[in-house]
Amino acid sequence: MESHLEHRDRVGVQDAVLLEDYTNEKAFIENLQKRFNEDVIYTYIGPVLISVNPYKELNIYSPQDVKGYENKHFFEVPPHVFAITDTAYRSLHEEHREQCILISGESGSGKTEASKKVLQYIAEVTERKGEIETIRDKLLVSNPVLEAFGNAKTNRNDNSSRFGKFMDIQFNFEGSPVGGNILNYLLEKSRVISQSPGERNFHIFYQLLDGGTDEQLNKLNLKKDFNSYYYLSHGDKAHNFKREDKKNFREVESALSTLEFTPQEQDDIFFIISAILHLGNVGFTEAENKAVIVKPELVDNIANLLNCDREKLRLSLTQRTIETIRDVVTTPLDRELAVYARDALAKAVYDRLFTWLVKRINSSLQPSDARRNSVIGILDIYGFEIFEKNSFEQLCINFCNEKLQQLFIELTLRSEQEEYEKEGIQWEMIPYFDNKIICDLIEEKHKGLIAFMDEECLRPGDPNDITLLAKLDKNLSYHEHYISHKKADFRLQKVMGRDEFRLIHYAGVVTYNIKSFIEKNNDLLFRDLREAMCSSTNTVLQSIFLESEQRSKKRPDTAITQFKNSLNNLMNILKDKEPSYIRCIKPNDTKSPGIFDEEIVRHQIKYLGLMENLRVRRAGFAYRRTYELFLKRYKSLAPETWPHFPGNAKDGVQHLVCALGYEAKEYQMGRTKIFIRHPQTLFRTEDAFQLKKNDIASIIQAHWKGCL
Ligand code: AD9
Ligand code: MG
Repeated sequence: MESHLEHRDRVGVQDAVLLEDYTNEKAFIENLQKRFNEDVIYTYIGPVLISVNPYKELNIYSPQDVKGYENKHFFEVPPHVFAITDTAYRSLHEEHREQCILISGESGSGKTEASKKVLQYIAEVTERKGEIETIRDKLLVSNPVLEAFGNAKTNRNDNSSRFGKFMDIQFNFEGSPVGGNILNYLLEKSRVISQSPGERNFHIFYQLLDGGTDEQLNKLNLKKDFNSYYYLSHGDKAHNFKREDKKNFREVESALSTLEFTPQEQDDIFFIISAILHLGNVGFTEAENKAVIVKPELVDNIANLLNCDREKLRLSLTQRTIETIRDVVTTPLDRELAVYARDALAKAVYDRLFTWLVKRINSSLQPSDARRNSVIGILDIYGFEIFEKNSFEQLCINFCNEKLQQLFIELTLRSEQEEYEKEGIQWEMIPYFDNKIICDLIEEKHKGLIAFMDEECLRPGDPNDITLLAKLDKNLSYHEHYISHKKADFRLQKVMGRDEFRLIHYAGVVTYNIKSFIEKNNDLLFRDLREAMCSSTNTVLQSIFLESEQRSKKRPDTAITQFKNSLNNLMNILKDKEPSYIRCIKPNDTKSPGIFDEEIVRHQIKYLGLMENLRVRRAGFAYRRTYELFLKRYKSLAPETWPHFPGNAKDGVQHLVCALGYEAKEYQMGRTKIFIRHPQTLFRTEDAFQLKKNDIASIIQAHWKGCL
């Protein structure tokens, strides 16, 4: 395999740090494009891996490729997700530092595929025997299950993850995987009840209808026809079933068995999925402002499937009970509210089913030996989103990205600083944009956007989206990253609506529409519906509703506060680990191979903060290498070190830099490594090396010719 530097002249540069002008975005993109055109999809910025989605199968993930990266030094092999994984794995095993691999990028950029390659690599380089093999298989098959229930076809990605995932792989002291744990974040549950044109509901619905046997479908009272189900009939009409649905259903069933779900649990899951499909078909009319169920037998059917109280379920869809301090009052729902209640139930059941699935998978992945194991965590989470219309979900997602950027800054700068300290190199502070100010704007106690949002949601009276926006405008307009529609906004041409506010995120300006913020944040499920679900004997349903009932004697936290807490918890987990970064880029919007749209790539480079990343990396020392490796490569360039230097490597390198005429400001000598400030210095050295190599080659050639 070619070395890092030998490869540079052929397909651009392998590490953007080596670009002549590191502030030049155009050159940065051209380098990615040049490589992409040659099917070279990976490039580094120092230790950060950039991956450009090829949208075609490349022959670079075979077992031989795995071998090619096993136990190799990061810089000796071309950039690859395997190189990142190998480095993390070895660092865990040899230096006992817990690891995390953070994968980010926009929808369709290749995050989930990258996370699978990480898992593939680990599975292939670790032992295959006994208990370890079992856990390895379980880790591998947890993906198809999560994808069936948590992924869907969107216009951006045919297999889009509609939830965030942090997966821990636990290793014993020998470096074998012995367990795992998954944390899930914010499932897009609104997809259960409606989908945009061209999109689909979660895969599992289609998989069950297309892949279920006649007997299975009979038992669930289902027809093999997606048009019969209102919740499936919104979006993608032309291609509702996909070729792989049937096959994937088999895979899910077998995965559930591998993960040791009992036959009862498996049945209960599909009873719930079927009940949701039927629920969507329950329609209402209205008489005297009261909702009336059009076909009560449909509700009876659902009650049968869920084995819950039929009368309770009927009533819960048409009336609402409110407990006040003095009284319990039951009021009928009008048609609109009944539809709302029905949809809220479908969303809540699905969302909780998903969380239950993750928990259940986790219990199956628990290591048998409770000793403290070390972990590599893999984070595959939604990237920054700026759409035409941005809502509550985008706020959560973008907030998440602000937090990750914070962590990125903290950890990247920290690890740079640590390396300099370890090597005894003088540390210079690097100026960078700290996005803490935006995180604070969103999450600060009593003063941040979330605090005001919660205050409004929980206020007695009639809080609504408009009063919420007024409150945000009143309290946050002073902030330089918050823009109210009232504020004159010359910088940004696009006019704002009266129901919008803007945040200046680190990655760009996003206009949020306030519609449904209160409802989405409150995330309430009427008590009557909860009670109807609790009356079910379906073990899965029981455990997901009874458990949360017991917990929620007091009002549960709002949706955004729950999200904030789980994010802060994640940040704490990540902070203790050594991070590796994979930044994924989508080269075009049409999911096509071979097309590199410069404009689309440019946006992502901005959102991912890659130029900033490069700047930080270059502000210190662009290049660092152990004395041994540096000497090995360049020893021909000084008479003292050629052909062999008898002393220690550091002294050898000292001779080399003298012979090469490095000026003092160009480099520093650390304890184990030489640090070179600008790539030009290295290029000079590399050019001299190539010349010398040719010289030596011609001398040898001449010598041999002379001998002949
Ligand atoms: V989303 O935020 O979950 O909507 P991801 O996860 O970033 O998104 P995903 O990994 O699902 O994107 O990749 C999208 C599609 O691109 C895949 O289904 C593949 O068809 C394609 N892809 C991504 N990475 C690779 C790759 N390394 N090699 C080949 C790839 N194809
Ligand atoms: Mg994904």
